[in-house]
Amino acid sequence: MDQISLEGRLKDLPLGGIRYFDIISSTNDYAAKWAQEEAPDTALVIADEQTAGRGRDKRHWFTPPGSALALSLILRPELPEEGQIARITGLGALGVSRALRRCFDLPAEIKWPNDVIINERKVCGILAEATWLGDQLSAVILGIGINVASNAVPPDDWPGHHERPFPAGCVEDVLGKPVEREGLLFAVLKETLEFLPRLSEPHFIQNWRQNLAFLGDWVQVVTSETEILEGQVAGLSENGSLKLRLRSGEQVILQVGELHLRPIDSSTK
Ligand code: BT5
Repeated sequence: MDQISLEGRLKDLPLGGIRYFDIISSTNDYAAKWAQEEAPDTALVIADEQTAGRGRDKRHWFTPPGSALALSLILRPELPEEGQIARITGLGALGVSRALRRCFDLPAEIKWPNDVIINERKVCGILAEATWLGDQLSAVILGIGINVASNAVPPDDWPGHHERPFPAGCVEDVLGKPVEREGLLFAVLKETLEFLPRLSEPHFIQNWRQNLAFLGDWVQVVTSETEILEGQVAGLSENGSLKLRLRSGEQVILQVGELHLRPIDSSTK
């Protein structure tokens, strides 16, 4: 992967620009700075290796060289501010899961809000972040990390690990054959950019819902250090919040934020 090969490979996609790095701290951090310098809408930052890749809430994201996709898209969608991060998180997760289904027929699913899993292994994480100019939202940075080859899977003794409801996995291990990263990148960007102008349409939420993991299953959602909700995944609201049906029958709506969702043992249903 390099600047020239990417420009050739991605030339038919409506990207606002491409900046490739062999090594970078975090593509999201670079994209946020570029956004402040008036990067065009749909500009792409991509790196072979990240030294300080980030997850949610200051967690770390492992990106060693030659084995992953680590990218950030700078987006300036015309959407109401409320619900924008949720929709763009869903956009990234939908783009990745559809690309994995289309290219390789893999059973990729979205673990709401920000993971893509295959056979209950996390192969991708999404980090959507807002950048501000004064009190005006100037752009949303859509960060996507995909484990392509097995080197991208963080080892058990990697110090960056946080609590993991699912083990990490990679696309090549489930597929059982090598994957060409630029080809997968093209497919992910194509799927993502196709849905971008349609973020306010019911069609987008319907597609997102169709790709949801655990739909109808019993799950636990950790909403804070002291609160764990148990319920059945009932679907998505019109702005991408998760609908959870509690044991009492009451339905609650959970916003994208610092939430962790995990399936619960069938014996406790
Ligand atoms: C995420 O956070 O899953 C969002 C990850 C977003 C990464 C992309 S890469 C391009 C862009 N630039 C960045 O700096 N970030 C974005 P979260 O749900 O908080 O999960 C983080 C947790 O996942 C960590 O605490 C680890 O336990 C685990 N983890 C770290 N690296 C992993 C990997 N490569 N594969 C699977 N799990 C990983």
